[in-house]
Parts: sequence; C-alpha cells; structure tokens
Amino acid sequence: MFRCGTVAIVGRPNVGKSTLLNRLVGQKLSITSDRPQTTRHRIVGVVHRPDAQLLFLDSPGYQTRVGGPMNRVLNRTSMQVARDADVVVLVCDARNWTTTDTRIAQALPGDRPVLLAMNKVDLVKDKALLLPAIDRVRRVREFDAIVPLSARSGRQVELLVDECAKRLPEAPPLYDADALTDRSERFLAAETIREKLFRQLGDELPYTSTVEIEQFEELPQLRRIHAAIVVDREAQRPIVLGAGGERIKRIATEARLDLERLFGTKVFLELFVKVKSGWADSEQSLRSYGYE
Ligand SMILES: Nc1nc2c(ncn2[C@@H]2O[C@H](COP(=O)(O)OP(=O)(O)OP(=O)(O)O)[C@@H](O)[C@H]2O)c(=O)[nH]1
Ligand SMILES: [Mg+2]
Repeated sequence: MFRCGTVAIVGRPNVGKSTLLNRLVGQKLSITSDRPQTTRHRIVGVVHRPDAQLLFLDSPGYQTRVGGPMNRVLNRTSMQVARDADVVVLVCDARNWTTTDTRIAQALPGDRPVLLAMNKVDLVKDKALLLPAIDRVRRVREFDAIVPLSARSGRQVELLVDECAKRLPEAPPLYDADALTDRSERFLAAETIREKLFRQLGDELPYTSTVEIEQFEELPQLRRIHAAIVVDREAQRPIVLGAGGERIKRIATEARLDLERLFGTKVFLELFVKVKSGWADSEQSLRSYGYE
C-alpha cells in the first residue's frame, strides 16, 4: 500500500512555515527571513518515504493588518493552498497564540484533516507551559493532531511527517524518486535573490520590491544568470545599491553561494536595479509578475 497526496502548510506570517518546509525536504527551497510575508508564492517540497510521497505546499503568511493589493493576493493564495490540499498543517508559534491564529484556524476547511504544528519549541524554556497552551488551542477548533516541534532544530519534525502520511489517500507517487520541488531553477534563483535582498535591507526595504530573471542560461556545470531587482521609485535605487554598490554586491555574492549549493554547479550572477513605478499597485499588474 502506497500513499501520496498534498499537505498545505499555512499560518500567519513569521511562524516558520518555510523553515519547516526546508527542514522536511532537507534542502533550502523556500526563502525565509524575519520579515512578515517573506513567502509570496506557493511552492511544493517533495518528501519521499518508503511507503508514501508527501507533497508539502508552502504558502504566504496570512495577515489581517495591512490591506494593499499585494496583501490581498497573498492572503488569497494562502487560503487557496489550504483548499487544494488533502491535509492541512496550521503552523503557529508555540510561545503565543494570537487572534489572527484563531481567525485562520476557524477559516480552514472542515472536511479534511487539520493538524496543528506548534513551532519554535526550542524557544520555550519551560516545557511545562506547552500543556496549558495545547488546552487553549483545543478550544478554538478540533485538530486531528497537535505536534509541538522545532523547524530549526528538527525536533519532532519526523513525527509530523508520520501524522500527515497516514492521512493521505492511497495513490501511486506523483513525482520521480529524486524530485524535490515543482519549481524551476529560474524561479528558485529569483527567490534566493529576493531572500538576500530581504535579509540585507531589513526595515529599509521597500515592501514592493521583487526580482525578475532577465536571462537564465543553463550550461553543463554552469548557470549564467542576469537578474533585476525591481523597485517602484527612483529614490529606492540607491538603497538597494548601497554606498559604492557594496550592498548589491553582497546580495549577489550570498545568492550565488546558495544557488551553487542548490544546483550543484557554478553560478555566474549579475544583478542590477530596475525602477518600475506602480508595478505592485494593482492585482492585474501583480499577475503579470507571476503573483496568483
Ligand atoms: N528559534 C526558532 N526560530 C525559527 C524556527 N522556525 C523558524 N524560525 C525563524 O522564524 C523566522 C521566520 O521564519 P520563516 O520560515 O521565514 O517564517 P514563515 O512562516 O515562512 O514566514 P512568511 O513567509 O513571512 O509567512 C526566521 O527568522 C526563522 O529563522 C524554530 O523552530 N525555532
Ligand atoms: Mg514563508
């Protein structure tokens, strides 16, 4: 008997959904940072087991505070991912349950298994506090399983895989035995660059920035990539460049090292800044940039 199906990873921003996806797959597929809504696109991470293939779907953090076009698109993607999956894993921060968590928990589909992953237990010093916390979330809705875990250390992550696997439908594997994701190298390159941009710029980063791959050349042992960091005002260009261009250089170096590891090839990466005013001002324009 073999099981195969999709598992949605949903929750509010910053609780560690992407870190969890990467830990599950054992590769850095999905970008992570301290900023809310780092993830903007759904991405599949494939987990192979002798008796199951699990297709985990990372999703943007669902937030209730900001209401621009980008946030609307991201919230929609987040809920759509939950509706498309066989099993849903709601991720929360084990240290605090918020009203946003409650809203998401209650909006999740009622006709399929919903599991709760209480993440970041490595930051919970007094583990005795977990029990009352579990009691509280049980009152919000019914969960098929509650697993306290740490995506960072890997603690109890295997247990979550077991709990998900046994709830998947009986079906043959959908992906090849060596497949890790549904996304192209081109997509992974754009995302890795965006991660470095997010991490380097912190609060200075204009929320509406993205990365466009202008050229992606696949040679035997080499990827030649030209990419633009797209911002929406001329005044943001120097922020991304940094003094004497040192900041964009650092972004390029860090992205190149990650991509060389991910692709297992050498990477030649050239980055520049492009100003496109209003690119994120409407849902229609966002769609032309690959936002669902
Ligand atoms: N200590 C600790 N930190 C974690 C853990 N999991 C994630 N983090 C950190 O939490 C921050 C957010 O992690 P992400 O994986 O980007 O969170 P996310 O839920 O995908 O966030 P969005 O994509 O913005 O919705 C990062 O700084 C992670 O390093 C964990 O188990 N323990
Ligand atoms: Mg994420």
